[in-house]
Amino acid sequence: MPLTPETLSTLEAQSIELPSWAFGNSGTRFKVFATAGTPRDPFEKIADAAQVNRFTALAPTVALHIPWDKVDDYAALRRHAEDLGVTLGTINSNTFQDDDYKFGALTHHDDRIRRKAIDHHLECIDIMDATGSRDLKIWLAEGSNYPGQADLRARQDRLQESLQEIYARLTGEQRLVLEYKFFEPAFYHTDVPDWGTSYVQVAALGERAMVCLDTGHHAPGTNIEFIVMQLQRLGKLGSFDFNSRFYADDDLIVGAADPFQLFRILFEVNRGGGLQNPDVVFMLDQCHNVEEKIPGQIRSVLNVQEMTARALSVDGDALDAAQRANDVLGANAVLMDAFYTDVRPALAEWRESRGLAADPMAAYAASGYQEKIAADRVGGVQAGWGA
Ligand code: AOS
Ligand code: ZN
Ligand code: ZN
Repeated sequence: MPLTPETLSTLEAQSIELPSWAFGNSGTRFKVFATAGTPRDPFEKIADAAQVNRFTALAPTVALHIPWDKVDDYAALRRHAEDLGVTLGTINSNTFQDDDYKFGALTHHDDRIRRKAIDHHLECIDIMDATGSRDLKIWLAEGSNYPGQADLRARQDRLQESLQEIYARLTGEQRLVLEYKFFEPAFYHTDVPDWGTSYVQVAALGERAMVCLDTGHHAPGTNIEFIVMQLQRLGKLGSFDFNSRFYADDDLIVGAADPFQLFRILFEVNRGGGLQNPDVVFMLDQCHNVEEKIPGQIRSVLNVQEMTARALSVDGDALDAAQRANDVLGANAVLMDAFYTDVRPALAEWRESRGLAADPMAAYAASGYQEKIAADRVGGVQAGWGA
């Protein structure tokens, strides 16, 4: 089925942000398997990310993680990225790998520790000034393991106070996005466990504070597209962390576990105007533990593109008519028709018409880049999770 000119122009503007940590070695607590050619520093991570954009024209920005991507000269990192045709995107903070944060960071009852966690975020904003990044993304590993261990309410209050101070340091277009996660590493309570809590916290900050929705951070069976709709309705959907899950926070390739869910999410994003809205950032948050990393990222952005094309193929008028007529099965069939439409041949043709390879996976494999980095780089770094 040919793609309409409207669909193609929306797809042409599509932009997916890559996480620098997807290019580093990562693993589970059992083992980190090293891959030949793994980047040895943030400059090499960005070079690898630029390859994904080179073969797909879908990934012009790269998110950084502090301290994993700490460098002496951020202006140089920025120039390096721009020379390779990409820009630096979201800055991710880290309050989960320091002994001081064992019992909390932005929620901690000890003023010294809370100060340290706030200062880390202020430093992240200094970095954003140098990299030209718009967004500071905060994911907090904070919570408790046993009932009675922590004062749930006081922690919410301290979290708000900490966020106020961080938010006050933002300037110009800069934004704060607060991610939620229902459990892990804390197992009894988490301080920002759901979209409602994130919304309450950011709504109290102001217009430039938004919610980040990580697709892997929900209980099984959660209707994620409903959350997408609600956050867009409230004007608070700031960004996505896309990935796939089978069990919990698996961080697998987006669209791999449940392409239908990805389709439903993108359909709802489009209905809410989010595909054309620069205020909604589509980021990947993935780790490639056993598969090749650059092809893993190429596969990921193509999955998003394919499901976007299908979501854009839904016949809106027919759907509306069926919904108004209470035609339950008719309405469902309109959606399913689009979902079952194989858009891959049309996308391949369109890529060629824009001077891209019809099959970016094959083109990357044939490019020799993987062999070259495997030969040139020795001693790649871990992404940071196991460090
Ligand atoms: C953790 O579970 C989260 O998904 C985060 O988004 C985290 O910040 C990211 O994986 C890198 O720090
Ligand atoms: Zn995430
Ligand atoms: Zn996660």
